[in-house]
Amino acid sequence: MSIKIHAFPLSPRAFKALAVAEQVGADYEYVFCDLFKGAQHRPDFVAMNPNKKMPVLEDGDLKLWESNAIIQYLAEKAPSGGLLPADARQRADVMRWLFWESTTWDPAFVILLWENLVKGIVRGEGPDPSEVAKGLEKFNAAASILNAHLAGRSFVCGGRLTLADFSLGASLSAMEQAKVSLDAYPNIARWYAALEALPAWVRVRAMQAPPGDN
Ligand SMILES: N[C@@H](CCC(=O)N[C@@H](CS)C(=O)NCC(=O)O)C(=O)O
Repeated sequence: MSIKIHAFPLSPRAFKALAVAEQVGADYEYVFCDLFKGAQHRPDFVAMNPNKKMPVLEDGDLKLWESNAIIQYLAEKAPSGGLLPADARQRADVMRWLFWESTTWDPAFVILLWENLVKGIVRGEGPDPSEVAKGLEKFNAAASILNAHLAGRSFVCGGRLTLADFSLGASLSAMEQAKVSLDAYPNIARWYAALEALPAWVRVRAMQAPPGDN
């Protein structure tokens, strides 16, 4: 086994990488990166990712960070998984949604996750209502686009499961903690329910319990 994935599975970005690894049946070692204990600041970790953030994938001398780059690599290594089409148009469609996830969907969602969960844990502070309002405005703008796109579609790209579904769906693995509701977005809710039923998704949910908690 040469691939290692350093991850803190409560994070949606980690969830994304682990869920794709599970979905494609990657032969990988999961390395728990305990953000709450500062594992991201250890010199050996910083040598892999100077951003001091996880997830990080190691494959020999390749130290890969950015969750969307990681899932692309995992999908390339397992083409039979079908998560990244070979056809140029179909692949461009998947890549479009991965970029949209990085630039639009994830930044909106993390405002709400930070304000409603993480800030309390790391700083002991409650949510700032103006930041929550900003997060909701951005989330609702993005969710309206995704909800409209998913009308009549089972998956984000071309009627089949791809990296786009994993990338976009991963944020929603923390929607309760972020206090995000899908009530106004029935197409997203239907699509996300299908993702949650995937065996890979269920396995990563189980990994969210801290090591030793059984
Ligand atoms: N764009 C990056 C974001 C990675 C990221 O922000 N990771 C956060 C957790 S979700 C982290 O490791 N934070 C540690 C810290 O800020 O100390 C990706 O998608 O991989």
